[in-house]
Amino acid sequence: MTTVIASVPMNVNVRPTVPAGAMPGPPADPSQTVEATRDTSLWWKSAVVYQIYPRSFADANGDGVGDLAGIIERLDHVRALGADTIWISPIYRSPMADAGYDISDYCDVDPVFGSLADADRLIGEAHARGLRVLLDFVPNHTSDQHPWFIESRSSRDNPKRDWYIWRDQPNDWRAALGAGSAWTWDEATGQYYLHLFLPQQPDLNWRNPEVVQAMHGVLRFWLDRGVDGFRIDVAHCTGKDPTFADHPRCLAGEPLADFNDDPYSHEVLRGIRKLVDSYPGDRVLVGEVNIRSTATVVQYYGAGDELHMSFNFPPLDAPWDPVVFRTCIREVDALLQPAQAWPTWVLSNHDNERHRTRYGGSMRRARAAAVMLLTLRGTPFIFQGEELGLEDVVVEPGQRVDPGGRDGPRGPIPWDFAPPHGWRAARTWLPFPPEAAALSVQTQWSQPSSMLHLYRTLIETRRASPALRLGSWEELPSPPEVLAYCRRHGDDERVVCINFAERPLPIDLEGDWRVAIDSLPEGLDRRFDGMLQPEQAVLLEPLHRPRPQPQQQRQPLQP
Ligand SMILES: [Ca+2]
Repeated sequence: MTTVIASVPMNVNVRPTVPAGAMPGPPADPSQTVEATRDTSLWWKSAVVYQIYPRSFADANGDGVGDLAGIIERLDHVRALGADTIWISPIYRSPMADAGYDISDYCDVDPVFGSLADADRLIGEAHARGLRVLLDFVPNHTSDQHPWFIESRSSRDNPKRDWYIWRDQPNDWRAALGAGSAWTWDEATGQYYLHLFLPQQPDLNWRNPEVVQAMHGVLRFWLDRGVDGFRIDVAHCTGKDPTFADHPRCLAGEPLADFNDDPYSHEVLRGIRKLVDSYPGDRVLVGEVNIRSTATVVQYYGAGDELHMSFNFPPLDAPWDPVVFRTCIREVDALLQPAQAWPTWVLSNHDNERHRTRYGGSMRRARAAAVMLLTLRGTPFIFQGEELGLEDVVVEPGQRVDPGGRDGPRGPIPWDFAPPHGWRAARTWLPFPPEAAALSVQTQWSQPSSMLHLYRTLIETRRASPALRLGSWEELPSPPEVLAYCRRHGDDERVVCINFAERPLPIDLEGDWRVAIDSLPEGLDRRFDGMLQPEQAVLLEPLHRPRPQPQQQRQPLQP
């Protein structure tokens, strides 16, 4: 199929062309309000992205593994939650050594997930609901079963030999996922090949122009099918030190992928950005720059010619600690704002412990964190199931699937109260997370005070408020265990207070405020009395001002 599917699902105008090298930053004129968000160049700044991990989302054919038809059946859940963009973890053909991040055909769907026709139907069904679709793009490595690698390893003079990275001698680089050396010996051709992850994931050589061309072809294949952009896996890894020098951090046991930062990765990203920008409809690139340094992450936005957005990992590691969060948030504000680099906020994903589990299993803390996630300056990413307050699944040693020990956050979503919770198989590929019945989607829709309704209300409120979507961020004076900040855009103003302490704490705010959203079921629409309950977060609106008219609000919709 070569027809270009309309990639802009909402009734929005095509954006004015942004001059080369110019990054569309926050609106310069603060009087621009909701109108600004109708400029499609800002859609991803106003977006709320929902990450779908397809193995664990929903299963249509009853084999216990989630699939694309299952996602289609449950798209109304995402719509009802209020998210407007989905990012789907890899769906491509894969031997599944690394749960789909080892790809043997980038231009086909793995049979476990369905078919290419299902992918087309999913893109169409999502667009029909006003949802944009981001796919995972895995540029750093293929599967060792990819025909390119099979050719490359067939002989030293094969035309695709140089598509991968072969050396006579290894250096000290270490692979991630506990895989030891990043080099594996190939007996047949008498050389080592490089893999920053598992030996089944050989690294592509992006310095070879044929590789660039082939991988750009992959991007075109999916852009032509109408996807709205990509989440780029380990975007900082495609370029490697061309001298292959030993690295002391590898010698100390750290995998290279944790800190690899070669300038060539930026050239790779500029090429991808140029290609994506040549398509209509403001397709977007979100990069996984898995380096624990915000200052380094900023570099991957380039001069507005690399990533539109990058993940920033410190909040994903952060425990429930006001000092850690205050530092993270201040750092993002101080480093990204001057670079006109638009932040992202992520508390959970498929590679890291779910944040409720990380916060000691506390639902109270997870509820306060939801208020923070959806009111910070930047695009929030919700990992499937965090809107239910799910914890990590408990996996017994004999049930372990992931070689990297990341099964915890990947438990199946419980849809219904009664087992098998909306799944059609006697046994799912991983067990359900704890409290599956009580935390199921069906249960939580029926409880107005549930986590699901808290997320839904937060997203709805965010959508209606220019300050929360696009406004400035300013920290307010507060006790050390309280994080308080103001968001402002034109006349629209909101204040957020988060009490990290296990005891009540006062906060002295200027002006009169009403509680618009409370992480605890304390009763809304009351005047804020300056007291924060233990581990409570509140979103406040000015008391004596007319409330901004929701202009982009959509009808709540229950599947
Ligand atoms: Ca299935």
